[in-house]
Amino acid sequence: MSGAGSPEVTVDGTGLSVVILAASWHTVVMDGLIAGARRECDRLGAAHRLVRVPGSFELPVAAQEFADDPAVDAVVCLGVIIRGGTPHFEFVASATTDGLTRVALDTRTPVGFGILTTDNEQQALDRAGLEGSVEDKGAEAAAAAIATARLLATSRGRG
Ligand code: DLZ
Repeated sequence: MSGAGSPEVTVDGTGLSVVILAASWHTVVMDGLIAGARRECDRLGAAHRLVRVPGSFELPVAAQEFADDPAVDAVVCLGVIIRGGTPHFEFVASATTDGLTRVALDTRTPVGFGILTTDNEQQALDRAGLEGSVEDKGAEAAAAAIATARLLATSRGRG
């Protein structure tokens, strides 16, 4: 999937509360994703806090917990899953993706999808928003979650 064509988001995030939920595997890449998500929340004016989970597999249950809280307008999920030599990658990647999709629909809370699923570490570094990266997936996930949270708030008559 190409990252070319990602939209520039200019929505006003003032008054929105965002939880940035981050897995802990692949530290350097994760640091880039987290920094990008934080920068984007600041740029759009949304309040944010960071919560860590062990691995990407734990993201859905933690996302559900925060998404259930009426004080939380959006959850931005960040993780890095790198393909190894066994089918483990497919199981963790699809459980994480399916789980987060379910959380967003069941709780009606936007869940930003900032999970990198790559063949190797270099592909992840290229997308981590670090110096030399070509993409900034943490920022993209935060922008999408905030834009959707604003849309839902407006649709629900809360600005
Ligand atoms: C076990 C595992 C493996 C092999 N690889 C990754 C990975 O690349 N990225 C990631 O976020 N987590 C990985 N995990 C850990 C699982 O997500 C999970 O934390 C454990 O299976 C414990 O439930």
